[in-house]
Amino acid sequence: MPATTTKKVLLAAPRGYCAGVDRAVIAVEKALELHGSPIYVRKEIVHNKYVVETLTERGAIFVDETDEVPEGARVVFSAHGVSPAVRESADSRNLLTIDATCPLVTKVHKEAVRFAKSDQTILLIGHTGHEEVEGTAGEAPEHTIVVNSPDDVDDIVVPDPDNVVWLSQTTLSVDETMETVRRLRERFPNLQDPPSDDICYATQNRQVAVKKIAPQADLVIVVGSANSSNSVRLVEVALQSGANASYRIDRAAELEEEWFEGVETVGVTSGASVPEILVRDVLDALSARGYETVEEVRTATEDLMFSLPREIRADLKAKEAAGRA
Ligand code: 0K2
Ligand code: SF4
Repeated sequence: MPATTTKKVLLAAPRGYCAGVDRAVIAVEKALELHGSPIYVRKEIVHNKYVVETLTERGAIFVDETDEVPEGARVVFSAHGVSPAVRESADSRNLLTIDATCPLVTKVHKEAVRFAKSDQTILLIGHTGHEEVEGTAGEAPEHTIVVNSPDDVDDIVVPDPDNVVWLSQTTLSVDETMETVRRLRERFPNLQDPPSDDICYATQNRQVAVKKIAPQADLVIVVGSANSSNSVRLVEVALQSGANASYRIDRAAELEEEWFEGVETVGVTSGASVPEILVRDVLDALSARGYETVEEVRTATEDLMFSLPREIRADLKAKEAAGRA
């Protein structure tokens, strides 16, 4: 009798593109369609190698700073947002800007501006050096202290311990952030909460889904790039939630044979900046290793969509009008 196989894949849902990433990638595609190459993009439009490579092939030019963009050229600001200083620098070079900042990141910027106006100290939980944190902190640099982790809390010095509020990067681990907040509140009992969650719906939903599959998985594969905060968090959450092992990969070719020794159930998910085609490739590669049964485990349904950046909408409208003339 042939040996029965119990090899299977638990595929987390939601996974992959969120509304803000979808909008940002389409913004670059539309800009290329409308205006042709080159379209400059400040920083990676989203933190995914494949997306950046694909858009580069289509004519996008990724730069680190606006001073690398020729005077008067078109530049897209990435989904992670920019500080007012970056906007000023772009204006001073007469750049035509297209703002693909996710509206949920803009919401946090507005909170930062508001709290700074009332002279509160903002404890911004997030990762130093991450573009989103640079952008948000840049709204009120004199009022902001970046808190990287719970261990940072003891070293914080503020002008008035009774006048502090916390905000956060949108793509953090919910559990670790809550631990940081708990430690902050121990030190600052009058700490004010943000008006609503800063960690966005997509980040939260992907963590809830991976938490559901992790306890049953011998191995959890997270598709996403190394600089993608939300993707890297999914590996941590999978391990904390009971997965025996978890690895992040950019693409199927990075799967390693030794990860599969004795593995019956493989969990699969992907970060908010990851196109579904990369997940399909991983499923094909797993199928070739005998993991043919795929069971999707859905913990939420997402239907949020954002309208395209207003600059793109205006250009599309103008094109339509010209076509009718
Ligand atoms: O997770 P990260 O903030 O590093 O960013 P991406 O991987 O590009 O995901 C999209 C989030 C962009 C802004 O929140
Ligand atoms: Fe917006 Fe959240 Fe997506 Fe970031 S992860 S682009 S905040 S929806």
